[in-house]
Amino acid sequence: MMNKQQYLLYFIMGSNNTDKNPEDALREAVQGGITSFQFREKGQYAEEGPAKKELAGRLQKICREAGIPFIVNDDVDLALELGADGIHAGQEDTPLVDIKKRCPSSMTIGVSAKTLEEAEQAVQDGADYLGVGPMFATSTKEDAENPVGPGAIRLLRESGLSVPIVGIGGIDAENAAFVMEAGADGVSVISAVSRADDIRQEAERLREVLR
Ligand code: 3NM
Repeated sequence: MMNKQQYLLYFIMGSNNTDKNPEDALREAVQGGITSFQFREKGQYAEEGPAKKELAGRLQKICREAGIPFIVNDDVDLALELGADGIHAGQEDTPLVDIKKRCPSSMTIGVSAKTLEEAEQAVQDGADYLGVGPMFATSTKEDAENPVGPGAIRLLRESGLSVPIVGIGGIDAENAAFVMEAGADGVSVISAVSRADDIRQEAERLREVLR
């Protein structure tokens, strides 16, 4: 199970989120201080089948060696096959109750939520953490909704939710502090890190803000 500190800089990436070799990109991000990683192989040009599994295995190995949790987005079969540390599901993905039935209790289960209703339902169904967003405008997710802003996290905290929360969507070193001030335990980022010219330096910059 992930501990609270591990949510601080939660890096997410699939092969189509970087122009670099994904393994090199992840290694650089690890050097820069990411605290957890989610493999999210989705959208245009995403790998499927054996190629997806092989890539996942290679990225998992990098995480293992670094002592960083390796979370799989949506694909429960893959998460179980690899013995991932966790699984993350969106509102439109596999229902949480079905994931809970199939996965060992040692696995961390994350759910995306943007409203209080979705968040409360997810917690009631046993989510271990929530991803709340989009915090800001993002072009990484093709079907992203309108930004809800850090205020959405503040609302969840004011409503008494104490589950770990990460903000997601359009977060970078310039705006990450607003997400933390709203009550997040960490930030999930894709492009701010995966598309940086110097991935290690960008992760370091985020860590500076998040300390
Ligand atoms: N989920 P970037 S926003 C994967 O709102 C994802 O649930 C979102 O990418 C949500 O850091 C998003 O490049 C994309 O904006 C995050």
